[in-house]
Amino acid sequence: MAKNQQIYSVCTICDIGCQLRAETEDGKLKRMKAHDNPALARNVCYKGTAAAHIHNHADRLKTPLKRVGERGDDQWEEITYAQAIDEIAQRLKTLVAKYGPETLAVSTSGWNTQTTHSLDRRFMNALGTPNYISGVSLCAGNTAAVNKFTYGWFPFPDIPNSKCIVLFGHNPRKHSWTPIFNMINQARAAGAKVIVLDPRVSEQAEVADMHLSLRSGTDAAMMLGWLHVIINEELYDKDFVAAHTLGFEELRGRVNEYPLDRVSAITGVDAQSIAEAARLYATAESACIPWTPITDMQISSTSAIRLQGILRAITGNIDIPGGEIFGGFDPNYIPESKIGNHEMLSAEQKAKQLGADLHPAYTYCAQEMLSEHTERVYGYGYADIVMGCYMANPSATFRAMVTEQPYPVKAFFVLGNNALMSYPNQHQILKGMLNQELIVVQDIFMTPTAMLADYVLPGDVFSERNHISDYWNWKLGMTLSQKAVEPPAEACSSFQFWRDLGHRFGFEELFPWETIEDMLDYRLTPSGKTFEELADANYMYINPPEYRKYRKTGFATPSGKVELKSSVLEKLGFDPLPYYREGPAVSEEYPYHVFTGVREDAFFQTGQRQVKVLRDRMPSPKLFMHPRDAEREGIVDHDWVKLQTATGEVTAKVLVQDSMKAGHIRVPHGWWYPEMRGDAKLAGSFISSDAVLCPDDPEFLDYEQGIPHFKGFPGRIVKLENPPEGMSEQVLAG
Ligand SMILES: Nc1nc2c(c(=O)[nH]1)N[C@H]1C(S)=C(S)[C@@H](COP(=O)(O)OP(=O)(O)OC[C@H]3O[C@@H](n4cnc5c(=O)[nH]c(N)nc54)[C@H](O)[C@@H]3O)O[C@H]1N2
Ligand SMILES: Nc1nc2c(c(=O)[nH]1)N[C@H]1C(S)=C(S)[C@@H](COP(=O)(O)OP(=O)(O)OC[C@H]3O[C@@H](n4cnc5c(=O)[nH]c(N)nc54)[C@H](O)[C@@H]3O)O[C@H]1N2
Ligand code: SF4
Ligand SMILES: [Mo]
Repeated sequence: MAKNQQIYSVCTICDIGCQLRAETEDGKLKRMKAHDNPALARNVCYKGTAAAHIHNHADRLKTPLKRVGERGDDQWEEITYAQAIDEIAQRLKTLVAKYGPETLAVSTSGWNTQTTHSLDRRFMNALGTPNYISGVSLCAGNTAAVNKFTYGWFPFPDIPNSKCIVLFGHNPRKHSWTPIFNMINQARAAGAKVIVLDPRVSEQAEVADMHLSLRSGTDAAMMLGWLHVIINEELYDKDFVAAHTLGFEELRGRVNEYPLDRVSAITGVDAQSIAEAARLYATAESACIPWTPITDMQISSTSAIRLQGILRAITGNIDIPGGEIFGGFDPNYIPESKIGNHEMLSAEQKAKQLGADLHPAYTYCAQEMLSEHTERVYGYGYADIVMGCYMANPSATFRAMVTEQPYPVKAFFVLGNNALMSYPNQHQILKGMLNQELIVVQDIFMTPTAMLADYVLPGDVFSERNHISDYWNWKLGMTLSQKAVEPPAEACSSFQFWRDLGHRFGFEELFPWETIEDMLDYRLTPSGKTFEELADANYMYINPPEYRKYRKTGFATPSGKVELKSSVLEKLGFDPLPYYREGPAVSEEYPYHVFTGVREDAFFQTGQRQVKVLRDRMPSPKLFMHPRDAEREGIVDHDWVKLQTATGEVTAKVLVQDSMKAGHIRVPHGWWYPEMRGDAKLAGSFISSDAVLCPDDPEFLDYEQGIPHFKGFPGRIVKLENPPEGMSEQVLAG
């Protein structure tokens, strides 16, 4: 243990990664508490302080399990880790011999398993499969990939120093991404203006300088409107545009197709407010548009993400204080992009990456068009920022599991991800999983996804492992995360899993590390330090940014400029300029615009529904409706309803709220019922899960990335007399 006796661990209950302090007693985690540095102490939410309730939960998986009943029956025998890994390796070898290596698909999100260090990609690349899918395909990873088309990297907003902050839906709160919430408040206290675009009066909208209540799913149109104002009123940074961009005249032509009356008709926001917001943003001394998942989940997602980049660029907010900072790789830490060994996978195997034919944006096919430019500017050919730049398309992957076309996908490994519920079209995912010959799940609880596995491996948690958190190359810096207690004896980290599997496949040379600490020491070699030395120093640092680096290096795009008109998209046969595409229309049968999301303070995504202290705060799923809509439907606050779409239905309790936009309905993400385990199909994971609602046939997806339209799809409401059978709003054990 470190000389300082304090144990600092990075919380992975959500993905923002606050450093907390661990307090232990008799070898057990007693509690996680706030940092001793007052500035960091504010960065803790009540999920973080509930960590001991999660880590010590009675339902935590402690022993590897092997399926004994039919798939999904949830019948198991306990086996040792050694037996599990031997059998998994043996069965995977048989499947690879029969179907080829591309038969293996892997799903993970990476932040809660923490210790993977891209060894999953290293293993997959050595084996020969490109079929890696991830929750980051709907969250930041895909944004990173699309940002690279415009200016070669995914910048991080300098919120604390910004004079104008634009939130496209993004709604950080005291218990939801607390550090970002604090940064926005800090900037606001220093005079920053905040513009919120959100159909609802969200918490951020309530205190914003401007709130534009746009129709869900119309963000790309809104930004085209902003550009119309900024270009035609000449509010852009002419010097930057002239010196560093390509395609401005073509962009102007496209933008002129979106005069404000058209944008107003699409978005439902009056032209004057649109113009005022655009002016406020463009004329601010510095401004940023922090990343938002809202534009990651729309039918015009690629255009919306590109438009954010274009706005940042032409207003001169790139790589300046208070703007958007291009970090690059951390010189002190070997990046996951290198460890992944993407060079090792042959072009022939890369070409098999599922979904690359129709929706290539974040697959190897599109991203490798940037490799030589990335290497020129950033020193490595592969920049897997936020682990999201070389993924297969999830919808295409699950379809291949069902149809066995273009080839059979028969082995599915899922680590720290509730895959069944974390992509669109849960019905198809289930079918695909039922058609597998080998499913391996690593998790800390028996999730609906784990219930479908052949082998379930108990994962470790952040208080049980050493780690250094870098920010997935999105921003520069390293934060120490120390082990406070031992994991359950038969638990396995994601490091251990991939390392041991690698050894079973004869890849010993590629996996020379024995322990997580060896791995960390290897990654730290450029810094000249070891993990132990860092631990002694309570290590946490953020590299001071170097501004306007592009003046020396150019941008990591084919032209070396900011490509307002994207040469990569053009080569791939897509519209190289941003555009707006309408999602499926509401109708008499399905009259409401439905969006998923509005994260719940009590949980992270599909997790923690079994943790009493958290579930007590939010016992059941809530659907938001405007009072006028509720009245028309004969619904009052706290009624139970079904929300139905053409593809599925979700049961939830209604909250009637003035803050909701009329004609809109919110459904939450990630609801299942651990208390129903054994009684309802897959622990009630088909009762209230948003993932059943959206189709994912290609015509319903964003063209370039194949992203589903979670923001503004048509639905209707049916009143229920009773809550779902077996659901408990009170009785939870642990
Ligand atoms: N339908 C639909 N899909 C979505 C979204 C949506 O709104 N709707 N949102 C998207 C977004 S924004 C994101 S960020 C992704 C999130 O995707 P993920 O981050 O993968 O989140 P989950 O799918 O909830 O799965 C997390 C799993 O990790 C387990 N877990 C928690 N802590 C640990 C740990 O320390 N070790 C191990 N081994 N396991 C742990 C939890 O029990 C849980 O089963 O999902 C995306 N997918
Ligand atoms: N407590 C807690 N905190 C979390 C998480 C969690 O699960 N729990 N998850 C974390 C993760 S992974 C993520 S990605 C973030 C997500 O958190 P946020 O970025 O805040 O996203 P949401 O909470 O899903 O939705 C934010 C707002 O988007 C609005 N909105 C809906 N449709 C649209 C639209 O089409 N356009 C626009 N402009 N706005 C729209 C909604 O009304 C809502 O107020 O939260 C993170 N923080
Ligand atoms: S915001 Fe809360 S859950 Fe997220 S990392 Fe920080 S303490 Fe953990
Ligand atoms: Mo997310």
